[in-house]
Amino acid sequence: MSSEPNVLLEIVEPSIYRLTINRPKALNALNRATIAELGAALATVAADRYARVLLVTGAGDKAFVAGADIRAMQDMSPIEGQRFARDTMAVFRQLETLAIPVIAVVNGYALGGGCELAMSCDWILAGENAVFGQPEVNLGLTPGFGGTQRLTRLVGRARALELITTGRQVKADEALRWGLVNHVFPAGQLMDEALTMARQIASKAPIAVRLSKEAVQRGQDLDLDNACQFEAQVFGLAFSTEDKREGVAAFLDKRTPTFSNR
Ligand code: CO8
Repeated sequence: MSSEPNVLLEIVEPSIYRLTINRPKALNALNRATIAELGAALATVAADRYARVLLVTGAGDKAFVAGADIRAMQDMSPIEGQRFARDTMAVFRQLETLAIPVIAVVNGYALGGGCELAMSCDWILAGENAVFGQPEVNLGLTPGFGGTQRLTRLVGRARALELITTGRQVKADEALRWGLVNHVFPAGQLMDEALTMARQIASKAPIAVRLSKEAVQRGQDLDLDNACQFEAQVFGLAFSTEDKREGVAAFLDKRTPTFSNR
């Protein structure tokens, strides 16, 4: 048994968190302990009112996450399998609904549960070595951590079903064309690029960033009229913030704003 934590959580710069799935010898495969640690780490980030951005990545230079831990699933009963899927989906939902933007930094294989973890983030930045896929059919399984739903929402039914039923893996450039990833960078520059983007977000008005994420996320599950109503409410709420006063005043004074998160 390794004494290394399965999940590392660091504050890399003020207000920027990085979470690393840390089982490189198993290509960061997700077992129950890792999922429990992931849930605890997310609770820590959620409780920090100074947190602005979360980066999610995998340890080593080969894999983001190569899936659920196949060895751990070998002797699971159907009930245990279902519970593992449900518990993991709850943690992925915790990730997805974190108030701050969450960026997946995919530095290699993102297969099965790894692809599902990346898709639970708000968007994906990929290294040129990234590989995405839902290979569960090779194991006599279906995706179990939300893949049938999130992949379909991201790339459409036809492409999702093609990947899920063939088990075909797509490289970063194809994932970019499909809109599964936002940007592709040389592997050696990936984390620096992610940090540059994180700094950009962290420099903006924090409440406006959080409200924007909430409006996009909630709106997705509403009809257009109700979604736009929700946006109007959020927009009005932003007017009550100190940061709105500061942002507008700074623009008119031709100076850089200093946001206070109030
Ligand atoms: N689980 C456990 N161990 C893994 C996993 C995994 N998903 N992936 C890799 N490893 C281990 C290997 O067993 C190997 O360990 P060891 O050195 O002890 O033999 C080590 O990591 C290195 O892997 P490889 O030697 O295989 O490295 P390669 O470079 O040859 O291949 C691949 C890399 C292509 C990524 C290959 O490892 C692979 O195909 N891995 C499995 C990918 C996969 O099928 N993922 C989907 C898993 S199923 C899933 O995620 C379902 C989610 C829903 C579950 C529902 C809950 C019940």
